[in-house]
Amino acid sequence: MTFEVEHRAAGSAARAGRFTTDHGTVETPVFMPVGTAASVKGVFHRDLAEAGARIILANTYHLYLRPGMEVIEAAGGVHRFCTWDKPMLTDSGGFQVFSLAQCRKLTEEGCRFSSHIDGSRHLFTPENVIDTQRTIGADIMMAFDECPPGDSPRDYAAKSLLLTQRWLERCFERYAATAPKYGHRQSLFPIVQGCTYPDLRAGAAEFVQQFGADGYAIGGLAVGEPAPVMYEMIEIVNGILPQDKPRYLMGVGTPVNILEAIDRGVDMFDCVMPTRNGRNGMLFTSEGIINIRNQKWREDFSPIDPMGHCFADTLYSKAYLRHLAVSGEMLAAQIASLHNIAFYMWLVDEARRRIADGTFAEWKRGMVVKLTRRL
Ligand code: PRF
Repeated sequence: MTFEVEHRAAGSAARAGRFTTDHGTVETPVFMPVGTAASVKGVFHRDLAEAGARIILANTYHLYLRPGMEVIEAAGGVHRFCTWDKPMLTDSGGFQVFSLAQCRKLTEEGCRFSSHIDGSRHLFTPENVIDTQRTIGADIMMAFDECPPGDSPRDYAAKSLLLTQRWLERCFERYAATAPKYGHRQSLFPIVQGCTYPDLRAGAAEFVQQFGADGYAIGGLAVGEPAPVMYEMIEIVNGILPQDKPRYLMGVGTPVNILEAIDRGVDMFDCVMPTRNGRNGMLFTSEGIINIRNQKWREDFSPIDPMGHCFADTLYSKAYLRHLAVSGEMLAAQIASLHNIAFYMWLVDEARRRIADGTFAEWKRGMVVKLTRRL
């Protein structure tokens, strides 16, 4: 994988760049819609691509449990299985076993857990998580890490970070000892942990560089800590990570979080928020946030978002979408998910244009005010 920075914003650490995988080139900053089970819930690939999505994420934890690796391997890898022919990234399961699985037991070896689907017992280790990601076949694989709670005490955070670092060495050993299965290359990104402790974060950002990876992730944020603390951790870590590799902030976040992180030099994002909140009736627009279930839209026949960036935004009215949402119609979830993804894609694309033309800092200041407004 290659990465180049094409523009740097004046008065900001923001950058616009591009990375190239064997499934194509991705312009950054980029938002990666989450397709947990190799499906971005309720959105066709065709509409995702039209909305500007250029890379999607899938979860090792979910695909390993269901449909299982035999099916993915027999299909010829996840791209062929789900027929998305652009880049894909898989999270390692390091986060999902802690947030979803029951009865976890963490040891030096790895993490034992019970499936949230049928209670069956499993073990994830750094080695078998790399093997599983080789079988899934995403262009970017993630290291196996522990993501401790946001309010972890320092001694726990320090102990957890050392475990994540030993696991990281084992991930890279296995990565070097194995080959891709489907003829396209696979990168492995380390994940910087360290909770909210500046010295742990700085040490972790130094540590990961020994692997000469194609890109680096920042994990363990947006897990309950205040947003200003998250921004401070991003600044510390990005001040140390190499300039010439993409930086991926995992599981973040709101549109404002994304702009603040781009401002601090982050290039890649993923979050369930546009799809999950969309399913609950929350729409992000360039003028503010809408709860489409609200009574106030009952007879509002204006377009969902006149400035919107997907076909549904101008095709359907707010009143119609409200009716679908309060009636529990599937189409409501589909429209809202597509709208929100198209909005997130517009946001990062506009950030990219603004970085290139020198107006990012000023544009961002105005957007942060608008994006927190509730309409
Ligand atoms: N680790 C992994 N995946 C993640 C996270 C992490 O820390 C987060 C934290 N925001 C989201 N997804 N492996």
